[in-house]
Amino acid sequence: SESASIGEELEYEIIGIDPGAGIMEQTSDVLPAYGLEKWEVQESSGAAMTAELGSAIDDEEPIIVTGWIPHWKFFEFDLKMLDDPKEVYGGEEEINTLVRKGLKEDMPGAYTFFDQFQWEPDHLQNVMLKIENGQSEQEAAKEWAENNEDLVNTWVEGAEPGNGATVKVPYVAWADVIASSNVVKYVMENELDYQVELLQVEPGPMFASVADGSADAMVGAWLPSTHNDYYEKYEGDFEDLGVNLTGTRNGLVVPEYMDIDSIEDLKD
Ligand code: PBE
Repeated sequence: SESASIGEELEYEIIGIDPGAGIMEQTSDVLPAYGLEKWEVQESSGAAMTAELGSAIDDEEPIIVTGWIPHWKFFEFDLKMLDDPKEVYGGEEEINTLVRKGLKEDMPGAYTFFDQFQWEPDHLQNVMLKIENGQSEQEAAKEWAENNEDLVNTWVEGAEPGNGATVKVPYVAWADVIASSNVVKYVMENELDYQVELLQVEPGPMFASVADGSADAMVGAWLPSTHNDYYEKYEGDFEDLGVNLTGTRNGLVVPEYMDIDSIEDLKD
């Protein structure tokens, strides 16, 4: 046909996020795996990516972004994640909680909390949506925690109060990690008398600070694929408390109105 290919229409550009994100590394493997050498991933940020997505949708323009589940954007917009038949994005993944060595001895109550912290993608998505819809991060966390008291009780059960001790939690400004870290802060401060200092950092320092003990715990380790490089680099220098959520997924995301379904469809 004479119509422009999807690549030509988009000038072979995919809107990415921050360069240290695991999904950026994965996408740089996806392009050659599917013969998409003409395509490039534009570095951006989680917030700028969703802003571009929103304005493309307002104008019913085509757009391709790096995207992940759970995320509020799937509530706000009609979107689809393109099939990844080669599973270069690793399929379904989980999120783990990592703590510094020695946390168990120094702050047993915090350790018990992090060990028991576990929820579902719908919960996380709900908090993300509240924040996106204008609530402050702590208001969103509070409202969610109040509506999910039984679940929250399973996290704090048997955990010794902190008597005001400070717990340092590094996080990256991705919507999901912002939401989960703020829920942790709200619950630990309100149920366990800890003070939680949230430290916004780049992905490398999020892992490095828990590994070198300058931070206490992180709740956004996407495994086994997304953060594999960071995980392996620091393995042995942190304690992995296991899964806090299962059922995440990374990929290329497009508006529903686009006439493509698979990453394979991006080839001219
Ligand atoms: N994400 C959200 C992150 C992990 C959490 C998928 C953007 C990443 O790609 O590293």
